[in-house]
Amino acid sequence: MRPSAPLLLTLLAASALHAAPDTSPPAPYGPTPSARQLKWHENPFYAFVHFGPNTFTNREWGFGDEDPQKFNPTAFDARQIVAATKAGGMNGLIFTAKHHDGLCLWPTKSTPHNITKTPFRSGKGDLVREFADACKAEGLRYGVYVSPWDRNHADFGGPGYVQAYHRQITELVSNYGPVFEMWFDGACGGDGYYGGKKGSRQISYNEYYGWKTIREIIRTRQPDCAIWGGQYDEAGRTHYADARWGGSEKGHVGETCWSTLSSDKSKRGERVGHHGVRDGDVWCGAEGDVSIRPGWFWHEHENSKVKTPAKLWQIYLQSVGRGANLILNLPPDKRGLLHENDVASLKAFGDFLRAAFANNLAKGASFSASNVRGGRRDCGPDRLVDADRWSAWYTDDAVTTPSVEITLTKPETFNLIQIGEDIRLGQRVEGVAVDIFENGDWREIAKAPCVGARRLLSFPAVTASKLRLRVTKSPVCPALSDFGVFLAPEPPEAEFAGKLRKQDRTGWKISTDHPGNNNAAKAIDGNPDTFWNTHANSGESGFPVSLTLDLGKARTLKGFTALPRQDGTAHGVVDRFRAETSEDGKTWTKAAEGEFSNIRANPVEQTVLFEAPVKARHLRITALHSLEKNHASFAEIGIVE
Ligand code: FUL
Repeated sequence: MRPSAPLLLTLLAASALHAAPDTSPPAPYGPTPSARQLKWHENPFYAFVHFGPNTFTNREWGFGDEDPQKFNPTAFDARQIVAATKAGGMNGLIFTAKHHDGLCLWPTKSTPHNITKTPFRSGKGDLVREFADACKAEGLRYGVYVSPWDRNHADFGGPGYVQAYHRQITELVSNYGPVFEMWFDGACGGDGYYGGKKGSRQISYNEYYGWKTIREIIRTRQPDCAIWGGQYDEAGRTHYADARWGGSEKGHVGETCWSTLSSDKSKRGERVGHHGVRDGDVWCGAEGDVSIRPGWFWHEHENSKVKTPAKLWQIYLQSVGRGANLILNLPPDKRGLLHENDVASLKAFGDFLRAAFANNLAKGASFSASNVRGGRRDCGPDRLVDADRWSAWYTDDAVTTPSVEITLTKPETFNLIQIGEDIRLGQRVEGVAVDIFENGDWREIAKAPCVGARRLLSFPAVTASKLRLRVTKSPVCPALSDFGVFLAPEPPEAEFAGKLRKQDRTGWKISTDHPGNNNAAKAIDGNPDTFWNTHANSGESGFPVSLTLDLGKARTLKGFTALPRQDGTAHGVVDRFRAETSEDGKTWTKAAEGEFSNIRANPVEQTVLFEAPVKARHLRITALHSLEKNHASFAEIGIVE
C-alpha cells in the first residue's frame, strides 16, 4: 500500500528530526597536506647552521671573491653543534652547504671553488659529510641549504651555471643519506664577483633556475624530502614547493596563519607568506626563520646579543604555536664551534621546553561534548588526549560550532593550552576559545583565529578544575585531534646572553649635507623608532648624501653601527655606504666602504669594523645607494670603541 500524502509528510519530518547518524569520517575541506608535508608538520622545530667564508670575513653576504684559504676552522666539531641543537629541543639541522659567496663546502665536481681549496682538513674535508654523519649518530634529521644565487660563478645568469647548480643539488641528495628538507633561498641580489668579470646580473627567480627539473632531481632521489622555496610559474599559475617562507627573518608568522596558498595570482592578499591564503587551492605550510643572534653568520661583536630563552619562547609561540615550523639559526664561530653563550642559551631553552610540555594536565580528565559525530565512541572528545596524534573528535556535518567541557581530576594551575587539528582533513576551523569555570560561571581566558597543525595559547596562570573548549567559527564540522593543558615555568632571561649597554652620547653633535634637512638629530636620539630621512623635505634626493658626527673629543674608533629604519619599509634603507674619519673635521680618511648585505630581509643593526682602530673626533657616513626610492634614512648611528 502506498502511504497517503499526509502520512508521507509525517514520515519525512520524523526522519529529518532523527537524521541518519554520520558514520563516515568528515569530508576533507580544501587542499590537504601530502604525506611528506604531514611529516614536516609533525616535526616543527629544527636548526639552521650558517657557516662559511663569511664566518672568517665578518660579513653576512660574501661577494664571491673570497680566498678559500681564509676558510680555516681550527677546531670544527659537528658533534658539538649537533649536541647543542638537541639540547635546545630541536630534532633536525639544515646546513648551508653553499651560501651566496659560492664556496661549496663539500668536494663537488661542479666547480673548482670548493672545500678542497681550503686548508680545512688539508683540503680533504667534507663538511656536508661531517654534519650528515653527526646528525645520524645523534638521531637528528639532516637537511641542506644550497644557495641559488652564486656570486662566484662566472656563468651565473647563463645556462652554464644552471647546469652546475643542478649538479650540486644532485650530489647533495645522492651521496649523504636521507635529507628531510632542502632550503632554496629567495635572495637574488645582483652584483658579485662572477669569475672576475664583476658587475650586476639580474635573473628571473621563477624562470632561471629550472625549478621543475630541480624538483624532479629531488623527488626521484629523496621522495620524503620537503622542498622549501623555489616556486615557478607555468600557464599563469604558481607551482609552490612543499613549504614557504613565513614572511620575515624574525621567526614569527601571522596570528592568523593558513597553511594554504593560491596558485592564482589574483587571489593573493597582503603578506602572503605571513598569513597564507584562506580558501587557497594549494597546501604549503609556513616556516618562520630566525637567527639566535642578529646576523645569520657568526660575528664576534654579537657574542653578547644571543637571544635569551625568554625571547626564543616568544618566537616559538608565534611560529610553532601558530601552526608553522620554526628554523632557528645557530652560527658556529671561527673555531667551528658554537660559542658558549649560544650553547648555554640553547640548553636553558631546551630544558624550559621539556619542562613546559612534560605534564598534560588534561590526561585522565572527563570530556563531555555538545555533539559527537553519529554518537560514535570512536569520534568522541576523549580522542583529544589519547596517545594517537591522529585520532580526533569529529562532530556531525551540520554542527560547526560545538563545544566540549573538560573536567580535570582536581583543581590545577596552568598557563598554556595546546590545540591541534586533524589537518589530514584540511585546515577547517576559523575560531576557537577556551573558558574556565570560575565562581559559578564561565570566563574566557584565550582565543585564536585558526588552529592548523597546532595552536599554543599562552596566558597568565589560572587555577580551575573545569575548562571549556569552544569552536566559535568553522565553515564545516571541525576535526580537532589534540588538546593539552600545561603549566610552563618562567623562561629564563639569561645573564650569559650578555647585557646590552646603551651608548653614552653626551657631547655628540650630528649634521647632514642634505639641503633643507634638519632631522639628523633623530639618528642619535637613542630611539630606534625615529629616523633621519632625506625624503622628508625634498622628495627623492639622490646620492651621495652624508651624516657627520662630531664626538666632541678624539676617540679610538674600531668601527661604527647603523640601525636601519624599523617601520618595516625598504624606502630609503641604505644598502651601500662609505665611512670616513677625521681629527679636525676638514681632512678626511676613508675607513670603510661596502654593502649592508641582506638588509632588506633582516633589517637589524649593522656593525662595520674598520681594518684597524682609528683615532678621530669626526665620523662621516655617506649613503651611496638605498634599497628603494632614491633617498636615504638611518634610525640610529653609533660607534664601536
Ligand atoms: C636570506 C639570505 O640572504 C641570508 O643570508 C640568510 O641565508 C637567510 C636565511 O636567507 O635570504
